[in-house]
Amino acid sequence: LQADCIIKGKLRVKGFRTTNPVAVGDRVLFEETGTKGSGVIAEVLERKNYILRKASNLSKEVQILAANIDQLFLLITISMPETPTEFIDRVLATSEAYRIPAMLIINKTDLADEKGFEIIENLERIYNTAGYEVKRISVKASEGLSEISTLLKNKITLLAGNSGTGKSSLINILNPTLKLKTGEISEYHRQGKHITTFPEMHPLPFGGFIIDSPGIRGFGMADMDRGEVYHFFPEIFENARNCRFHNCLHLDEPGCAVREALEKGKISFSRYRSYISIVEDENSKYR
Ligand SMILES: Nc1nc2c(ncn2[C@@H]2O[C@H](COP(=O)(O)OP(=O)(O)O)[C@@H](O)[C@H]2O)c(=O)[nH]1
Ligand SMILES: [Mg+2]
Ligand SMILES: [Zn+2]
Repeated sequence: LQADCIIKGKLRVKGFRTTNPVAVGDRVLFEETGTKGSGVIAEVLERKNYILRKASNLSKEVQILAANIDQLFLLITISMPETPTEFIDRVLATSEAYRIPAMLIINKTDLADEKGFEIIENLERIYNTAGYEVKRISVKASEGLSEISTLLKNKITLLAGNSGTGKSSLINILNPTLKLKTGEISEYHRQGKHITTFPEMHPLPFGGFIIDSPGIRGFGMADMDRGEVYHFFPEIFENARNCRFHNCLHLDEPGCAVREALEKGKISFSRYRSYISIVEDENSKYR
């Protein structure tokens, strides 16, 4: 049912101090008003999950960016621009923290030469080992898109990825009526000017919705304590059960099963490096 709704005066959502009581993906109860196609939101139904960001660096208030997300697709590219693995790992860890299943999509395979495909295969190895599916696509060459459509069908998908990886191009090819702007360096500029952007949810013609997430700062890291970061790296978590100490941070403690798995090649170095950087670095540029 479609209606342009306004929010009832006192609408509050339990347990939060949010600047926005309703977000994309929310399921709501609304009352139709006199005018056809317009209504008033009376209640926000319980959320399966949601992603948040701080309203500002200083405030304790949070904004709900999106809710009821079925899956996260992280769009990456190996060149133009190169997506750093640390960025990938931070987004994946955040997705784990929010309990949203994530998948990697490598775009712009049309640009890859022999060396490029080696890099792609290496990424596939790293992320398959960590337990993530990896797909290859080229929006430009229309490759791999039917499989992506099948995966998107009837789901709410959050599309993440740094600026320039082809998010808007992908959404346009899935739903050509949208005509989103592409090739802009706008996200970066908007961030620089501290203008708040909210994600937008777009319908897919074959069923389902896709949410275009704002830039790196918009979809930042979830807040996590140092001691729980490893919960959000599935392959590290798996191995951590055998560590000698319960409070092992997997840095250089004796009897650390994570270090042992690393040496045996069961955990990849680049994932472990990202883990360390999240544990050690409180004020990362990726937050
Ligand atoms: N070569 C190539 N370029 C692409 C592909 N997909 C997108 N692009 C280009 O990459 C640039 C950034 O795309 P855009 O959709 O704006 O990225 P966004 O910032 O993630 O929304 C644009 O110039 C697109 O035309 C692709 O598969 N191959
Ligand atoms: Mg875009
Ligand atoms: Zn350990």
